[in-house]
Amino acid sequence: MTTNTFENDIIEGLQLSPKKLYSKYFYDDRGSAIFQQIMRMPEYYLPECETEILQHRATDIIGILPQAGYDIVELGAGDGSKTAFFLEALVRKKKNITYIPLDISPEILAVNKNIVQQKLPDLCIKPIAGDYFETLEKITSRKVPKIILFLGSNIGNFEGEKALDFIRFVKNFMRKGDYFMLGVDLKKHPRTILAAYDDPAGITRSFNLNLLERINRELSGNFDTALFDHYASYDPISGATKSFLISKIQQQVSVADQIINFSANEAIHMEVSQKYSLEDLDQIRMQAGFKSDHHFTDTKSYFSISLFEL
Ligand code: AVI
Repeated sequence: MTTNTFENDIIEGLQLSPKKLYSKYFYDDRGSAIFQQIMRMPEYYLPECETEILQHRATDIIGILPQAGYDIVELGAGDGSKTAFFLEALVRKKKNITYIPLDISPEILAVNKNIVQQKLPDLCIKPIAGDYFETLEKITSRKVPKIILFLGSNIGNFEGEKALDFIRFVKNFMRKGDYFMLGVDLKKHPRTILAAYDDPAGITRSFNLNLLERINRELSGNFDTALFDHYASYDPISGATKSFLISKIQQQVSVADQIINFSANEAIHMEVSQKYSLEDLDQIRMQAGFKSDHHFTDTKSYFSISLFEL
């Protein structure tokens, strides 16, 4: 019998108290399309701030890099359009680089190669498809110093200690003098953050509800999405943005032949998007065992590209 991790995770999560679903399952084709809409929302400031840093602070970032050549390894690379600004600056500064985008999706890697190659026709690009473990394994045999990029505030979706665990996991594939370059969303006015995760047009709401629809599609579920509300919260002390779906009424839902009971106002925890201060990042850098760090922020100090040196 083959085990279906998606089905197991969903059923287990819905049987927990409090109920929980994993945000890594947001990204089926429909969820990825809604996420593209989120990235264009005026309230979702993250991509604009990160692009500003990659575009306008690239020369400063490159200024701290001592070596003449690097492998630029990007985790969860996506279409590479933002990264291209940084790559362009590296090429302009005559750094000898190879770009190695890693992603689970071979389709998005083909798009990535097209976009980046069009901008930088002479750049050597070696995409590798697969999960983090198998792809990182493949780059360790290369002897060139490397910079591992993890952009887009993706680190924020790891809950609590799991962010540190992930950074330590990546560090295992690095050598002395390599850099880990993280795109991180910073703590700021709570209302600015909350607006990014609770937009008036309801795009983030659809993003969350799409996981219930995915469960209906793939696991013969019968969620009625009209009976769930989207609720987002931000705790300015811990920096945790959390999103929930709230059952509007007492109800029973069937998923893969299992009955799930909801009481009125019961929450399903859907996602954490952690926000950090620069001091929090220094702490994480030290706990993960990196030698030093440098932070490059946008003009509003909303976002940081932080480099941890091993
Ligand atoms: C992918 N990730 C960094 C996004 C974030 O901001 O946490 C996912 C997202 N969730 C709601 N809006 C965007």
